[in-house]
Amino acid sequence: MSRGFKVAIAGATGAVGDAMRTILEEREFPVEEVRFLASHRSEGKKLTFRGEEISVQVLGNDSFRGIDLALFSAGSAISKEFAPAAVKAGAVVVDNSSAFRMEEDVPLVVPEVNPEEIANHRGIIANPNCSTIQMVVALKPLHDKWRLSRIVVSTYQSVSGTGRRAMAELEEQVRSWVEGKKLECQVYPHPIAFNCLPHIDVFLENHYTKEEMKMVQETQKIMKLPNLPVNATAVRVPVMVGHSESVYAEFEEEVSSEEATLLLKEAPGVEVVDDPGKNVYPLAIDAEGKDPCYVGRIRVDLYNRRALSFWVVADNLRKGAALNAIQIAEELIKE
Ligand code: NAP
Ligand code: 3JN
Repeated sequence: MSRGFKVAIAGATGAVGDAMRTILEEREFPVEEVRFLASHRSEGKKLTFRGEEISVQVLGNDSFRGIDLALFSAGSAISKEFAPAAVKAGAVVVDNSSAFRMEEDVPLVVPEVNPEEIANHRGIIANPNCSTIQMVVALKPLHDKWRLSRIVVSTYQSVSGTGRRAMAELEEQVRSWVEGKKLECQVYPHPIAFNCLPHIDVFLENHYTKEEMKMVQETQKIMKLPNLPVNATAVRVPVMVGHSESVYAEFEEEVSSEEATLLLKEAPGVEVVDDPGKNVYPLAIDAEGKDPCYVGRIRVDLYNRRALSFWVVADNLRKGAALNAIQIAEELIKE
């Protein structure tokens, strides 16, 4: 291995951990040593990194000795329990969970939107929720031009956002449906095959779900607009990988779809896919395995000349999680 940083991945055997390994390799992140951490269920399992087989170790408080960078994606309870140990051992933590996102002294970063926040870290940098990330990447250039005043968003989130078990459940239900058998539900409360569930994460007292409230609060923090009205409806759809979103955004000034398209074409991390006459618009199936946030169906509201609607699609395991985390790490090592 080339000289570089000592990197640990907590949750290395999961859907996000898997994408982290791939992306570290693809982007030739300067890794001197890598440590794969997961639960006791995966102890000794071999994962390949740059052609070398590496055994998974059980995550514990002493897993981070000598580590420079710890990428966490094992859920918020695990982050809360072990991220402090990683920081104490001298590592910088980039955390994919919701554990620290809304803490005042933890930067919540999307490198295309607020990279300047990275410098304020005190050991932990939080990666936003996948649905927030792709929405703010698309909104940032529009906000810089016209100033956002309201967002209404509906998401169409793939099952990989729930992890490996949910991907297996969708596949199993499709198989059962083809064979005329009963659809068994273990991960979701209803069949996800051939269905849409307006329910992601738990319901809160205000009748919104936690996923919807993450989109509200994280967007306000990242965009530095603490009073921005955001209304989110998060829906799980029977797609394996790739989250899609229908975004309605109001601005302080009149907008135009032509100018919005030009701004989005120039924006980092965005690719415009918008030729409806030829049936060309962003599709989850095309976004899988890719890095950009794809934006299409860009149009001005018929009744409000200060509002735009668009459709944004991204690979939730990459830009929504692993890629964003590794982009943060790349910014960190520039420092
Ligand atoms: P997953 O496929 O279910 O994988 C979970 C990972 O966590 C596995 O590596 C698992 O190890 C590990 N893990 C579970 N319990 C553990 C324990 N007690 N000790 C150590 N490791 C443990 O889930 P995923 O889709 O990769 O997501 C993992 C987490 O990433 C989520 O819970 C969430 O916090 C975060 N996430 C964030 C976003 C985002 O929007 N930014 C998107 C998706 C996920 P074993 O294989 O040994 O069980
Ligand atoms: O459901 C999705 O599409 C995204 C899921 C994200 C997720 C799943 C379990 C726990 C999160 C997250 O990133 O907000 C968490 C969490 O850390 O709370």
